[in-house]
Amino acid sequence: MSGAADAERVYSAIEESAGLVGIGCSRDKVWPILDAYKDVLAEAMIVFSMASGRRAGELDFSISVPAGHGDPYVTALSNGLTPELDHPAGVLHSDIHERCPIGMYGIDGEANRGFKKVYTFFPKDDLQGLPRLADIPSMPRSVADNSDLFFRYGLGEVQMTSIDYRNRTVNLYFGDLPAGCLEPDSVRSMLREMGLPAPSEQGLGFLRRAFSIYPTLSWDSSKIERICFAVITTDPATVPARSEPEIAQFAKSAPYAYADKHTLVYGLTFSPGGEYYKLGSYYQISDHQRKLLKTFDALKEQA
Ligand code: GPP
Ligand code: MG
Repeated sequence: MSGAADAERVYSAIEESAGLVGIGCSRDKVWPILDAYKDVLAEAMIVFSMASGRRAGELDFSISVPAGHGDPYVTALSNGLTPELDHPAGVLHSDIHERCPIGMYGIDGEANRGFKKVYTFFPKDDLQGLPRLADIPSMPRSVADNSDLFFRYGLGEVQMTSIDYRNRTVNLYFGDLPAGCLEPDSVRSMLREMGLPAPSEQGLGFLRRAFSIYPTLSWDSSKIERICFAVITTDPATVPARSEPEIAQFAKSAPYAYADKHTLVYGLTFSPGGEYYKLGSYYQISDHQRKLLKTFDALKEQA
């Protein structure tokens, strides 16, 4: 299939997914993104994400970009997908790129608002330690300010980062979680120290299966904006349909383009306003990607 045909196919799937969460898809915003990265679409890992509760009504699409394709942020800027920023967020990607080994990249957009993020995945066998990332000059100071807290709760090895240019925030996706860090007492105490509301019993049960924990940090304050616990699975009943009907509906109906079972990543996010679930549905994933990503080791371990 040509790049243009892939872009049409992926566009239709984004449009369909946006319809499932009840929002429109803006061709003017989405098409230029698919066009700029069309050469990677055939082999890319592609995820569609939605959320319930206070983040309902958004549909994000994430697309992996091989390291050899060139810097995806430079591509975004040169195609006018995102404005040049006079802000540390605008230099962080190149700072990471200069100092860390790269496995691959990714980009992220919203179906109705366009380009949003760049992801950097570190190599599976070379996850990056927190001190190295905290030392990066343009990294939010809140990363260093919270390092001690993260370490005390077993969060030290980073699988990937994301920079959200629209909201000016950074996510650190911690992996290699040590035993004990998902125990209810540990999670309760961590959230208390972060100044976030106490977790529900249902939430504590869900997150015991998490393979990754990722806080969202900003340049404006040392406070952790939110923190998410992610569970990868092929079981659409991972979050009870009775309490989360929109999530269950998306798990059941989101399009995917492979023969294997539908791969899903559920997230439970704790924010100052309370907890909410989100769901990332893998639309496309190749065997090659499954081997490259630590994420899929977690899925294999469940088999
Ligand atoms: C989830 O972040 C991360 C992904 C969907 C990564 C998938 C990446 C690919 C390149 C396929 P999130 O959307 O839960 O975080 P936030 O809500 O902070 O945006
Ligand atoms: Mg998202």
